[in-house]
Amino acid sequence: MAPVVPRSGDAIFANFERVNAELFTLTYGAIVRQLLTDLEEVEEVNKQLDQMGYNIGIRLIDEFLAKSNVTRCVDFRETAEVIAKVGFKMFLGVTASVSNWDTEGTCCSLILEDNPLVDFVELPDTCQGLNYCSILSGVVRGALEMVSMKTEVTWVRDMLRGDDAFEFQVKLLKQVPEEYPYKDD
Ligand code: MYR
Repeated sequence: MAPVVPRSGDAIFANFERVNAELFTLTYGAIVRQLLTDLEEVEEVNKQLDQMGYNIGIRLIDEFLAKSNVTRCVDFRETAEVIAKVGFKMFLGVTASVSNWDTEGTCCSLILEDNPLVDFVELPDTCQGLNYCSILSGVVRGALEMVSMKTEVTWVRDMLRGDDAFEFQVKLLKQVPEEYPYKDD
């Protein structure tokens, strides 16, 4: 009989991570499916997923700042890079690229070529107009609002609809200056 060789801690952990990621992907799919049943209109489902993401984002920013040690970004360009390279990696396990900047540096696209949220997903024709990954844009909107940046986030490309990548546009609407809580005297 072959001896039982225990796997290393790393291998076991990697396996847990994969299983957790799959569980998360499948759970998200089940939530979208339930919303489609309950709300019927895809536009309503998009709104609900975005709101769920927003509610996650306003909480997740604390964990992000604590774990990443990221400090105040100098401008919105740096913020976008931080979201794409650090935030997405931390919470989704993949990085995004940033492009399509406007001349003012207040509007850009985040582009994902690899998106674990859509593993195992195929959309039927009845789901035309569904932004399946709206939770992600909601998370970004919520997280940025907690660091004083009001944004509008819009989906541009979606691989589930036959596009070659996932792309959403993030537009900085307003940056609320943070008030210094103490007097300088
Ligand atoms: C600053 O205050 O200037 C730093 C701002 C950093 C914002 C980072 C937001 C992270 C959002 C993570 C999104 C993950 C989506 C899966």
